[in-house]
Amino acid sequence: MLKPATTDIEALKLLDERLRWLSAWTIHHANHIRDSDDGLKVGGHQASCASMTAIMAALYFHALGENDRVAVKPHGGPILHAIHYLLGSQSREALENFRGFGGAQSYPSRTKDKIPVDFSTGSVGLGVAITLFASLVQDYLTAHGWLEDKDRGRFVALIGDAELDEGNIYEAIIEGAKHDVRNLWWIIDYNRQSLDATSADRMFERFDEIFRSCGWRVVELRYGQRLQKALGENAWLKSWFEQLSNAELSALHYQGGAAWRKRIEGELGKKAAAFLEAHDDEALAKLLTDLGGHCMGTLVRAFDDADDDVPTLFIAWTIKGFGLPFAGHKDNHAGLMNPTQLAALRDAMGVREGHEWEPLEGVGDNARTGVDALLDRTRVAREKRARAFGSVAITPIPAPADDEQSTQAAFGRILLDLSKAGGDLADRIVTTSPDVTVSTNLGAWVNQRGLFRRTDMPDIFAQSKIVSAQKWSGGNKGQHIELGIAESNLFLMLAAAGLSGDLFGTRLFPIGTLYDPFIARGLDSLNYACYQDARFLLVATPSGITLGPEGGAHQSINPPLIALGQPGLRHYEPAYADELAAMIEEAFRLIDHPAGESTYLRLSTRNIRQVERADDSWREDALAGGYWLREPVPGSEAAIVAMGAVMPEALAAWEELRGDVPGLGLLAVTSPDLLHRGWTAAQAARWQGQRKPSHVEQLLSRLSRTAGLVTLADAAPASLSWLGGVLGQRVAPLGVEKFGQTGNLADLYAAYRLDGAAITKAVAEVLLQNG
Ligand SMILES: Cc1ncc(C[n+]2csc(CCOP(=O)(O)OP(=O)(O)O)c2C)c(N)n1
Ligand SMILES: [Mg+2]
Repeated sequence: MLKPATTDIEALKLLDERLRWLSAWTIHHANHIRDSDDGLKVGGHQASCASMTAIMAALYFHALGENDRVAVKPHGGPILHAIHYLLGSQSREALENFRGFGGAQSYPSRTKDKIPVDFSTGSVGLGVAITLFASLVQDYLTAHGWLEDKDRGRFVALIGDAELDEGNIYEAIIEGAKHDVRNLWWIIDYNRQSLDATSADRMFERFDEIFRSCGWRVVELRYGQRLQKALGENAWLKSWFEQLSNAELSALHYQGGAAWRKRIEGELGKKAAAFLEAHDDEALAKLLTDLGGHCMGTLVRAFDDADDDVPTLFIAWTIKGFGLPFAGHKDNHAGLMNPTQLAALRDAMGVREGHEWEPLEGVGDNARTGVDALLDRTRVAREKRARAFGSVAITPIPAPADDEQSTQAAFGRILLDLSKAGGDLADRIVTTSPDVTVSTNLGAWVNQRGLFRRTDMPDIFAQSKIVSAQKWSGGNKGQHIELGIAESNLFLMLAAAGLSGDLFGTRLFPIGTLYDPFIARGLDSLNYACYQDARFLLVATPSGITLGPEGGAHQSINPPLIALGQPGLRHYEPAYADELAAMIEEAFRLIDHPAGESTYLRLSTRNIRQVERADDSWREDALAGGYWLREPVPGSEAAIVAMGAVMPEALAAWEELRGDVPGLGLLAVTSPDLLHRGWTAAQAARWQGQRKPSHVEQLLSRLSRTAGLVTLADAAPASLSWLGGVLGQRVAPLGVEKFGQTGNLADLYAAYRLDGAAITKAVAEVLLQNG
């Protein structure tokens, strides 16, 4: 990697200043200059940016190699835009429209921003942790021969210190330690301020201990070179300085030179006289704010020294709002400079009025060459890469043939068959699970394909000839990444593996399994994965009260509602194995298609008798969200509408009632999510003059407009009850609204009104209402 010569430190300092100016100006422009007709505050975080412009200048214009990938602290987004503006890859128009419709995003976004964003950020803590999983994916690809050494890089997270309160970070470093993670730099912008105020004292020591115990190198950048020297020469000053609390330090940074003088004089008296004499107020303030994270020499040296693959935590001390009038003020998180303050900053930075957007305004002719050289070098390294799609042939997935089976068992069987058949698709599948590999039926696949470990891991039980159904050995060709229980890590792993095409140019087909109720544990990480358009297959099993004896906390109720409201994730809930096979095939296609998405399969351990199919006509409709398992007579006055594992109850009730209710239909819903999306999309299209009815409208229009629907799901009844709104048909929704409990299926279905008796009563009710 090209290293700048010593004199380039000066060029880096100029770039630091440019970033401080442009980020502050972009936010100012959006709030004070751009027209606003709705009166809403636009916002932006000038103080959070000023805190780490030096860190980002040192990183982007000096330390980063072309394969390195960065997650930028959410509130540092404007700095990333400013960097790309200097490189010529961000437009002035987008910056002028910062936080506006279609403009540069408030927080870096992979999918919405036009500049290259390696990882989206916003929900604090998640951008940090995904870098660790991306590094594991890089190791996985290298071990499998999909990534050459020359294309490997380092993963960098730029972190606000308050982010370190997020537990998901510690879950991630524990997982990282187990997998011997490497090539990571996590850089804390340690300004000791969060959103509300200054943060708890002396946490840097705790972070240091925690990270070291997980195998990290910790580099503390507390002082800049000048302050380091001054404190070295004046031990009394150092010990005084270091006992200041976070709040005291921030308050003094805010108050400035005179306040420092008064305080030092008052507390240290004669000892400090000569030192104070030698510094006027301005010099004093300048010296005592020379913290490590603002000192280019300190940063460059620290980054240069960490030139190996040991995961490294940099604790870079900074001042929130450095160089701005509210530097250090505890309330500065969302603080905005007023026009007078902005004008003073502009003058101080040598920016002429009317030239605020000039990229290198204020950089003198002599300094240009050095600055241009750094920009040229960085430009090459930061180019946006095209997303890699459409590289894998998706082979048909046959359904397991058993007369009776559960969707969970069928899932295990399908993966086993895929593994045995082999081929490109099977080789690209990577499975992962938070300690529920065996209980979600991934065991047979793992026996075939092995655990992934960078170094060989023998199966001690097998070697000791202890009988076990499960082979548990690992090696660098293994295709299952076993995780600890922390579900958030599962979703971050899926997010990273689901971006492998984007980050590394090689598409993987990641499949993650967990118990359906525990989706909630990792929900924000799942949302984060979807927000970045990572592509994966999530298999959640078992689900619902159908789980029976396991009891309430394990019986999921609301995940279908979560899925109904989750963009980027398609929910399928099969009743039968052939539906499941079709859905898995579709999920693979969606992983490798530019306009695809991720898929969530909600499965069950209930063994059910499979249905006879006359032909394949059900398939297309099933993939679109639902099909008539028992056709209604056109204009029929009633239908049973059921989803997933309760299909046998629906079928039995249909058999029983069809004599009394002529023309009764049975609609199998395979995806309330898709039906709902199709419905709203068709409405939107109608406003634009297109008249094609949606799938759900077509299905339901087979019935009379006054028909009654009895909906049945082992989930919150609202998953299906909305179907009544499509054509205005009456609905009796059956489903689970109270926490589950232990019991056998007959008892539970009766208690929760999912049985034949409940269906019969509900059908009678909707018919009576019609009369
Ligand atoms: C999960 C989550 N919770 C809350 C917030 C709101 N929030 C945004 S920034 C922030 C604190 C920022 O402090 P720090 O990480 O130290 O960043 P700084 O601005 O000081 O650099 C909070 C609470 C968020 N973005 N994400
Ligand atoms: Mg902070």
